[in-house]
Amino acid sequence: MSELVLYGHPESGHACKVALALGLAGLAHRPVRIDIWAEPQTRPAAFLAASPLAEVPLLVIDGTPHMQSGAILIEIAVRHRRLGGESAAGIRRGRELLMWEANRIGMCLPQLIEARRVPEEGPLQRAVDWLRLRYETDCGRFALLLGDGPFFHGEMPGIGDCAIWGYVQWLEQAGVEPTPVMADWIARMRGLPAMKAPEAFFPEG
Ligand SMILES: N[C@@H](CCC(=O)N[C@@H](CS)C(=O)NCC(=O)O)C(=O)O
Repeated sequence: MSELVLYGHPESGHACKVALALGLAGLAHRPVRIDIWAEPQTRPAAFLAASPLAEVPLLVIDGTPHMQSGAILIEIAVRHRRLGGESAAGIRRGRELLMWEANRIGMCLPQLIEARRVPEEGPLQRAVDWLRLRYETDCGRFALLLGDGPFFHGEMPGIGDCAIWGYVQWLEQAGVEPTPVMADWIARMRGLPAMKAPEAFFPEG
């Protein structure tokens, strides 16, 4: 059994994607919380030595660091043949969903969440309006990609569901509404036995 250490933070949707995937795959791991709001140079030396960008998530597998949430999800699926990694079609589906998430809904919701932490005026407000328009398109694509569901990978959730969960879990914080299709998927995701609140994925201390 591999030794897995996952560096993350509860306010990082990218880190939650990986924590959820490890949970769904039943892979025991040690979570280490990194303060993403602190100056990077103040983060633990072991983390800084392993993480070239000083970003979370970082998954250390038997001493080898893996960075970038999408790459880590694919590594988990292929290495353990789970969450889509059981078949060529499943991993292709996973890759496609990860690319869509990273380029669309995952390039929209985190920015909307961040924009609410600063005053919305001038050029920023125009950017927020544009991101809200993008979100409307993303809602339609979400339904198209989910199809008959119940999950993006079919009957069982896979790495695509984990990736999309990362920030779709925080629609309220982004100031946008879920479509009925999204609300149903969110309820199914919340009902998964492996699902945890972000704080529980990365407990303090
Ligand atoms: N593209 C990266 C994004 C990682 C990222 O932006 N991490 C943020 C938290 S969500 C972080 O570590 N921020 C702290 C910093 O950059 O100092 C991924 O998918 O893993």
